[in-house]
Amino acid sequence: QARGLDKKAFHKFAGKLKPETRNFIDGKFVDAKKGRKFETINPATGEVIASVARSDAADVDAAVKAARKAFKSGVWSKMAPRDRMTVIYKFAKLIEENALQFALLDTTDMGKPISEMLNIDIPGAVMTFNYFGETVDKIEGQVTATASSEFHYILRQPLGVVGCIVPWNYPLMMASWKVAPALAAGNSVILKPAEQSPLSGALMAKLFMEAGGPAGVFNVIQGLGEEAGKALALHMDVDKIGFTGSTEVGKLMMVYAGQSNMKRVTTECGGKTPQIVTGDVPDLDTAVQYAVNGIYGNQGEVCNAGSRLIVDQKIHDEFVDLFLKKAKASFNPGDPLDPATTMGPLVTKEQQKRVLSYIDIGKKEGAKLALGGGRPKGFDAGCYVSPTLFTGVKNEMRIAKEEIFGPVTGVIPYKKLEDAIAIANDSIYGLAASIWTSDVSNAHKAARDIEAGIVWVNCFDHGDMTSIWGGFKQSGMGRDKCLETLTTVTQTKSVWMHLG
Ligand code: TXE
Repeated sequence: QARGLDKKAFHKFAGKLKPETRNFIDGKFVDAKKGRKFETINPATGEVIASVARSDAADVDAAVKAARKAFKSGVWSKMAPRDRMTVIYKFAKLIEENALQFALLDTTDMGKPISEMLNIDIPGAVMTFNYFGETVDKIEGQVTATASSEFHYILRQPLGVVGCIVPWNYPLMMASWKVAPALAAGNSVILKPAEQSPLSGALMAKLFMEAGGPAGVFNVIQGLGEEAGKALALHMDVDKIGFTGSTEVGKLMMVYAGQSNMKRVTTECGGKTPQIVTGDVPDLDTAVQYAVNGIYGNQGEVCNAGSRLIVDQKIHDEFVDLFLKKAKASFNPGDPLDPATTMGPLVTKEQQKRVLSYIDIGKKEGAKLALGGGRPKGFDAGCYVSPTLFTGVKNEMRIAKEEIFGPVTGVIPYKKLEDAIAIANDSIYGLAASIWTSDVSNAHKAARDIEAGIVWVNCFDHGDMTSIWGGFKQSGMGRDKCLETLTTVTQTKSVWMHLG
């Protein structure tokens, strides 16, 4: 239904939104104990959307106690797998049925085009719960070979209480990636949405209960990273933190674990994704369109945004010409509630400032501005940045080294494929990469040698739930999506029995 609406209708519904702003603990919405609040702002207009519970350690503690109580009671952790599966499927269905609300909440909260919500984030969230729902009765232990006097089996058990600290670039979808596997394995969860995009988390928790999920299994703590997030990561009775966000805070998660109870930590911390376009690219037109989509989609606020275009110098000029044409045709800033809009504002004024400062850095470093490079005209109230392209970029430059997290990319020319791979690997990050080539051997060599959690060949950002998501190097540790994720929300136990 929501997919057929026009801009006017989306605005009308957005005006009627009454988002839930409280924490969700033990099956009930509650204010932060001290009654404190923070504001969440629509980055397209600068208007305050709502005042949201600003939690501290006491609120976190209440959520952890509820989660632990639910876990120990077995109401979810020991529920018959098929029943748990049924709840997760129903939850997925309710997310789909509430697509309009989710789309409006995340779009107004963080600025992405509503069409992206409807075509990417919501189907992605639904698929995530369906996928992990399917795994509930397939999480298996093992029986090993022993002497006949012995019997040994290995149990795979849930961890207990899992904290999910998520970012603002895909609020619903990132929450789903963290929460779904944890729930499927029988854990209780505490979701801490980003303070820039808190609203869809509360709706998720409410729908989980509507789907038949027991109280205390899915809790939501709203608040600032330094307060609520830190308290969750330092809590002595949280068994695991699943985190997506900056490398800096990802490292803090490991520190907090060391300072508290040695909880398990998985992190997904962004990247500086290289796209190698060789001189024997099968279809330059397609490769360039993917390069454009790969950096300007979701305003470039994507952990695998294609922010380094490593292009064979033989095709450099043709690549740049085509890129400029396609960028101008495909991505223009607009009202995110207009379904025709392909690019919304950045998430906050701070993020806008940060991205604009990188554009200044690029100019000072001597890169050539070929497209964009500032705020688009006519969008002063919002946090917009125009699609930007630098040419003449060297991999030593800060714009090629640091994650900008905005619609800014640069072309780095190369002569030999070995050089291109060396440039791709000369990064502290290693989340994703791609290579465009007709040479099968080169494709395999690059796929083997590039240091990244996923390498795309002749495509970019393709995949489904079976492909792994997670980084090499400082892009983090642990994996999202894929079956391997289940190993990060469970632990194994040997049971060794002497048969006499
Ligand atoms: O991330 P933070 P920010 C990168 C991207 C972006 C930069 C800063 O480069 O420009 O990070 O974004 C919580 N203890 N990515 O500042 O701070 C916070 O509340 C516990 C890449 O928004 O890492 C939020 O829920 N929690 C990335 C989450 O951590 C803390 C997506 C992420 O926030 C905390 C987002 C603390 N001390 C940003 N401090 C990706 N991998 O895609 C913050 N948080």
